[in-house]
Amino acid sequence: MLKIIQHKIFLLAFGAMISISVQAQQNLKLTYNKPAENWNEALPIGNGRLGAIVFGGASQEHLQLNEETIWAGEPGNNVPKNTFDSIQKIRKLLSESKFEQAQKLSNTTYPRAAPKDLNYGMPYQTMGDLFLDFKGHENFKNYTRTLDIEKALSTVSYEVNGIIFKREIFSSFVDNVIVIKLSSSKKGSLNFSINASTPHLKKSIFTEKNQLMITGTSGSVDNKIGKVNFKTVAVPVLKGGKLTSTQDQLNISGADEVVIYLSIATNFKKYNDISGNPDVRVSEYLQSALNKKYEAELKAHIQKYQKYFKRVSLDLGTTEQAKKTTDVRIKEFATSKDPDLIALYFQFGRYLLISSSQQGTQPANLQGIWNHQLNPAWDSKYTVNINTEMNYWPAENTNLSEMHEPLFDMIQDLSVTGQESAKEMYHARGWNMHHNTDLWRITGIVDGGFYGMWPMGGAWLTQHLWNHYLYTGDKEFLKKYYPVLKGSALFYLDVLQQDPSKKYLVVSPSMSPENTYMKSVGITAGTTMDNQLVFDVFNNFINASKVLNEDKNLSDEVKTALNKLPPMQIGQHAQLQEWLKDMDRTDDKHRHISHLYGLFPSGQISPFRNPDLTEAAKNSMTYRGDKSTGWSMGWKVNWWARLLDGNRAFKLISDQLTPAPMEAKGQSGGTYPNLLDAHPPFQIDGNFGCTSGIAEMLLQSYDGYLYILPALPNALPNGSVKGLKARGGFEIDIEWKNSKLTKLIIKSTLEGNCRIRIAKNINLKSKTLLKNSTGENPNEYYQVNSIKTPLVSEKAELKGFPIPETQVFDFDTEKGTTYTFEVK
Ligand code: FUC
Repeated sequence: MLKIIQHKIFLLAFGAMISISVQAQQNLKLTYNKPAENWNEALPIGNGRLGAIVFGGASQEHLQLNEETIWAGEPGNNVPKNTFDSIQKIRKLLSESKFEQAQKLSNTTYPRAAPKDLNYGMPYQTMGDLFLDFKGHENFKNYTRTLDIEKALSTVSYEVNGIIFKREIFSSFVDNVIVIKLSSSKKGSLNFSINASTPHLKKSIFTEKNQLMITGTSGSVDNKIGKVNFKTVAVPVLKGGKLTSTQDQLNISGADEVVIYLSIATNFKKYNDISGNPDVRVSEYLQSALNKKYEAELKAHIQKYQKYFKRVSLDLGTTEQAKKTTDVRIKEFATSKDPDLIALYFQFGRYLLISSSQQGTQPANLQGIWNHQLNPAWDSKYTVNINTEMNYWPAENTNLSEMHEPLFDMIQDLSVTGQESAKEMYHARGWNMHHNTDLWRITGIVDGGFYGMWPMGGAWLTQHLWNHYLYTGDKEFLKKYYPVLKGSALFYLDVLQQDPSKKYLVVSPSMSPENTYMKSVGITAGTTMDNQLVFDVFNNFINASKVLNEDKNLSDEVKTALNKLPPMQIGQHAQLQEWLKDMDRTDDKHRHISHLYGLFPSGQISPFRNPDLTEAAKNSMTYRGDKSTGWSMGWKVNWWARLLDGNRAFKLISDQLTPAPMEAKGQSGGTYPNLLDAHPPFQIDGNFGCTSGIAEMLLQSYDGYLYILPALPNALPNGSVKGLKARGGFEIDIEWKNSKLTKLIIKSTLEGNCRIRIAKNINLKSKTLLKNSTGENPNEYYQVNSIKTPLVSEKAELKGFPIPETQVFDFDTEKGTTYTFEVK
């Protein structure tokens, strides 16, 4: 009797466990009830290096395949020679207010189309496609297709003539191969062929020893010859049945189960070295996978993935919408309540970062690693006047610090190749780059003297180095990258010019990314974004040299220059000025709002320290409006979070979670059925931007404190988040109910003073002694670089920024200790 009762309790408990875990899994799955009809419906898998887009067709499975180093071209930079005199002339024209002439000279010096001896960057290219063709699977039923982002696993399941067919597909984090497992409910019923294609001109597809091979060479563009050689091998391993091959196809008949291992390798070693051997590499990758059993491979893959993924959980509550397929949830988001879709979208952003950026790989490009074309939009390269940086905004705050490393490696490369552009184009020390780079780490002008005349790419990228240090406190890291920070500071020390009117030091020539202040004129000196960027470059160098006790004299020199940078300015329309002169138009709807870099990702504008600037930034946002490209809306989520307006941030997330048009061009943003962001076309930055924005709504750590729930929207009154990261190495769990904080857990991984800001009406209870804060935060990772008092136009009508009522506490923390606060 006792035994039976125990058994029942066990069953009950087991049942409860199942329902909880089913619930949890449902939240972290993209689901569909039909195969993908196009690329924007198909599902991305990746291990940082190898990517695939899985279509999941019943009679034909289609995997579009990528390897991250298949780019057109060959090593070499694209720095234009002998243009320094033109730069000097442009500077002079700008100082004489001859703006149109300056633009004209820039356009002729650096033509829109790449001159014969130069190139404007190489495209990232697809490897090709793998097809599995199943005869007689046209009439299928009970179809489901999922992407389980808790396991980094894509699945397909359907029924034909009473037999259930299943596929599991993943890009292995442990073995650098893509694995496809096919099974069925009836022995011997797997009959299919394996084919491949590739759009590359130089290619060969053939079989050898019952393996399918694809070899090829990347494309030639402009003055560059395609020199990336690649090799792909597909190896099916059968349980039962028979494997035969024709010249370019493998045939499988009567198998019980088949696992296909896909290995892709190239000759790329480094941006200046393509001496690798794809034949050797492709077999090495394969060997390790073939030595394991499928189950072991999958288990190890999930384990490695979850090491990163599981660090953060987000629960925003769930409704009936969560039971619908993902495409329907996106369609209905605006008219339904589906907070769980926001949590899924947030976690999908983290999934994409883990899947496209692993230690030792290339950084995520405009499309992460997923691209089906030879000539994708903007070459799917690295656009660094916003897009590449945005890809890495969620790296630190969503606890994926290691995924940031490929970007650091690229910055290190650029600090070498960028010495050429600094020297040749500007006669300057240090290094710089313009608004694009590629696999070969080009640093010259791209797209000519209009879009490309922006010598600030390095300035922005280096912020990631300093921020990584602020989050991790890793002094070895700071030491390693110190020369890169120093090289950037040296460049700006040398290029800054004196502005004739107020004698400020300004970057000239430059532009406020891609925007204009007169018809077809964008070239100028001293844009607000440039001033803010140089302010950060200089402060990072000064602070780093202090931490490392280096370069005291140079640091003093940099301080002198820092003090001569222009202050931020509030213009006649009560807006934050985009240019040195008050020329902003209130009807300007441009997608870039670059002067708000100071609000986010930088922390130069704070509601509590500079309410006027915050109000001006908000006015600029209001003039620009909401709807825009995916990345622009992603940025706006972060900005509204920093403006402490959770409802407006939520509105932007809703705009982002609107079905994207399927046509390839435009600026309307939105989300495709596969949850990927649309510029359109697909561009991954919007996914990452929104993911970061959601984190910023729940936790901010700049301006001297950690702000808990700074921008919680009314639409998300209940929820919890675990594992977010804050500067100073703090790890944060937050719970809230009825829009109020109910529990806060802070783990200190570095020690030091922890200063928290929370809403006024909250009484925290804990064993920890909380002190009311006074003065500046003594924690070294929370030092605030003070800005100059802003200049305000006489015409500006400021109404006052509504600062929320908050309370600020300090407490001492010890390394490795967790502090729990309940609300009384
Ligand atoms: C910048 C943006 C475009 C696009 C491109 C890749 O040039 O202005 O909107 O995102 O990068």
